Amino acid sequence: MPETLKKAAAALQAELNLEPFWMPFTANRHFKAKPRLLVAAQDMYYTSHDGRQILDGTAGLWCVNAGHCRPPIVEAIQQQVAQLDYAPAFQMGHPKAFQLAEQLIRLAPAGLDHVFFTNSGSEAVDTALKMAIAYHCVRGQGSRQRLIGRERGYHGVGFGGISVGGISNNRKFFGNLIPGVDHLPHTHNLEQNAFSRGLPRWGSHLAEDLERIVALHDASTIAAVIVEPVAGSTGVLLPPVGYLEKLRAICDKYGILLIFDEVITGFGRLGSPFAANYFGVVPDLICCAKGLTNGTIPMGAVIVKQEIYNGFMEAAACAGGTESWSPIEFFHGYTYSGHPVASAAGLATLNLYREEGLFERAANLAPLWEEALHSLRGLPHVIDVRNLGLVGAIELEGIPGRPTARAFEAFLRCYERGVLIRTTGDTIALSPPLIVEESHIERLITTLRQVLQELP
Ligand code: PXG
Ligand code: PLP
Repeated sequence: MPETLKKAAAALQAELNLEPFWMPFTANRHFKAKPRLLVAAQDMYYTSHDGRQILDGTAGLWCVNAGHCRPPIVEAIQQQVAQLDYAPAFQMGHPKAFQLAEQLIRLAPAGLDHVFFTNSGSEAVDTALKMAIAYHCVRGQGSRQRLIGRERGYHGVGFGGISVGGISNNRKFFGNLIPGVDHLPHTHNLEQNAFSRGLPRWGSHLAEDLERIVALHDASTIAAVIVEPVAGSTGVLLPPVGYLEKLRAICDKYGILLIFDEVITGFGRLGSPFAANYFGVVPDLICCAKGLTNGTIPMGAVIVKQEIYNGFMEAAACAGGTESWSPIEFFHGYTYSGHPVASAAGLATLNLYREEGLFERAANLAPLWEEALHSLRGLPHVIDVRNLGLVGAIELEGIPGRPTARAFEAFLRCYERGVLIRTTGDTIALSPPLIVEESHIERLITTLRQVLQELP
């Protein structure tokens, strides 16, 4: 590393006061004692504060799907912020939000054709849950208020999201959460499905648990079911073959809305615009975020079926109105819904995905990715390898009494060797930018192999 960089890094660390920033989902005390700071990024690499190139195996936090600091996106953001920095979002508009909504519905499965903008995945989830309950309400079915999530689901950190979510640590500190929520069982089963390649064969019957929940509460009390088509945050849990189809069929049978939380699976992660396209299962609402702007400017969205949008429009029309005034149809929104700079980033991002064929690229690389990941089978501690599209997971046997410690050690050692991975529990999760090349995959897997061989 050049001497000047080394000095700059030392100076940066010396002058930074790490204390005031309460870091999210971070062991603050451990981090602040031995910080890992990123100061720049380009394409597949971060630059760390000590001047090292770090191969990004996780697309940031599953969001930088087109790679880092891509000029067309950077320039679109720069131009937009100089031209129209902000426009009121309520009772006013600006062109780019409408253009982005139009581009988004082109990517979504047919029938999902209206978009509500938020600033994050968590907000997209809470928006979708509120929409589902309100939709039944405006159609005169106000008793449909229950929400059904799934064990081990992650739906962000709003009160709605943690209520339907299924991660104990994200729930147990926060009181009673929202009432009227029930959970499907998760689909992860190592006895049946360890080392499956692609979708596991066993487990579609777990969707039938929704019948039990309906029998218990009655369909007339249930508004919606929300699931991640592939659960990302809890360790890449794949839906068994036929599972999502069954959920869709049971929801249809009982008039329950189906929400796919595609915050991770959206924008090419599976080699298709959304997991809904990949699986050929069409939900009533899709939540997305992250890859929508390639992680550059915070933005999320809920894409909904026409019937849902129309339901609100028709109900409000019944409530009255004149030529010069009509009532608001949905009492919900954020100061920054459809923010001009985020919209510009989104438009440039979707354009780049299309121009470079990045979703197809991901689909084409998936077989090679699968082979590379499964070459880690048989290494010490490895109890499962999972893959789909350009997402992968390596589950490790935990150290007794110290859950998460072994995988975290792998994370630290990979970082020392210039590779960024992500761990959740004792699972290593991988989701490289879709511009990843064979040589990057090789480097990622070689580093992991070395680290796994050395891990205590
Ligand atoms: N739903 C899903 C399915 C997600 O994966 C959210 C909602 C929330 O999005 P926001 O933008 O509010 O963070 C997510 C986010 C991890 C990790 O540990 C996963 C996420 C975020 C940060 C870290 O793998 N997913
Ligand atoms: N809190 C207060 C006092 C506010 O005035 C607002 C918005 O006007 C909010 C919270 C919500 O902020 P946001 O729209 O950015 O989510």
